Amino acid sequence: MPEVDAAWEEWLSSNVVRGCSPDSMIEAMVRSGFAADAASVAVHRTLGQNSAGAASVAAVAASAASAASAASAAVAAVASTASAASAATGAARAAVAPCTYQYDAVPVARGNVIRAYDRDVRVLMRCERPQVIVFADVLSPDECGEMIERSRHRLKRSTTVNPATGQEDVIRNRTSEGIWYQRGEDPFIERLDRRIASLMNSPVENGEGLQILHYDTTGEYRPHFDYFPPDQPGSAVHTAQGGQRVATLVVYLNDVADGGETIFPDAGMSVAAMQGGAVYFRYMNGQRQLDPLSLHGGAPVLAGDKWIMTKWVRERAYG
Ligand code: PD2
Ligand code: ZN
Repeated sequence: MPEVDAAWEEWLSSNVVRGCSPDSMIEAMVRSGFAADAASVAVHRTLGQNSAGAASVAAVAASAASAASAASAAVAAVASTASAASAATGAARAAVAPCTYQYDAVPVARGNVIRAYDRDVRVLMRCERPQVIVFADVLSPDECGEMIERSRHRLKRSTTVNPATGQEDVIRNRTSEGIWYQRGEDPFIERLDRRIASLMNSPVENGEGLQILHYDTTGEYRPHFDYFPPDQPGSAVHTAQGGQRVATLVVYLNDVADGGETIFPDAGMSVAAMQGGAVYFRYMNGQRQLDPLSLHGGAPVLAGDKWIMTKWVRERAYG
């Protein structure tokens, strides 16, 4: 069984502060090999530590509540009736709770087949809360193979943004190797950038460069949010250009023999990795609220390996 090391401690406390449910955190830990009782102890210990530091959490929640609309006002009213520590934790949770996030229209076109620049993409599944769409045929098998072969010899161990500093750290929450491509860096990449922008119905300029990730057997990416947490000092470095991330498309470049699904633990949903298919999810609405139900991860690869290509889309032009 794994240990609750520094990486797990950081994962636990950041997810508690963001308002993830205890059950979703326990479930994610059990998926990563913890016994259920050990996961439960770790989660509840972190929840206890967090209510001790509730004053700073309360400040974040209060500023979120005062900046937002009627829904947040109701949250603040509820919080004021509870005791100090639990009110603070409760307000922080409610500020990011699913019921306060307003689901406005997803920008992706309707229909079962979407013409995306130069290719017809099939829609397999749409979920409204969180906003998730599963596609088939985003890339052809040849395009998937070409992307893998171009990337295979250029991979470097993946990093994760340190929320305190904004720097990229190698930590055990993300056991994969990756490489970034510049937007439009050659005709092949440019075609994929345009196809994906058309599918996501967002300007090509708002997309970050494509990222390729490779996970070996046992590789995983523990549940996280793709947006930069607004309450963390390190996020400003990343949002200075292009603003917040609003949506993600993860394209699967190979069939994974076992495991490696993209999981949404708070929604009880998982998407299997199938070559050329993709999962789209949107987590920022037109009011700039962030959806806590978009918590997601890459489940451990149980057999074989896994290649994905990711496009993150910003609020405004990026780069
Ligand atoms: O590998 C995945 O399925 C995955 C899941 C969640 C990748 C990412 N997030 C990511 O790169 O952000
Ligand atoms: Zn992600």
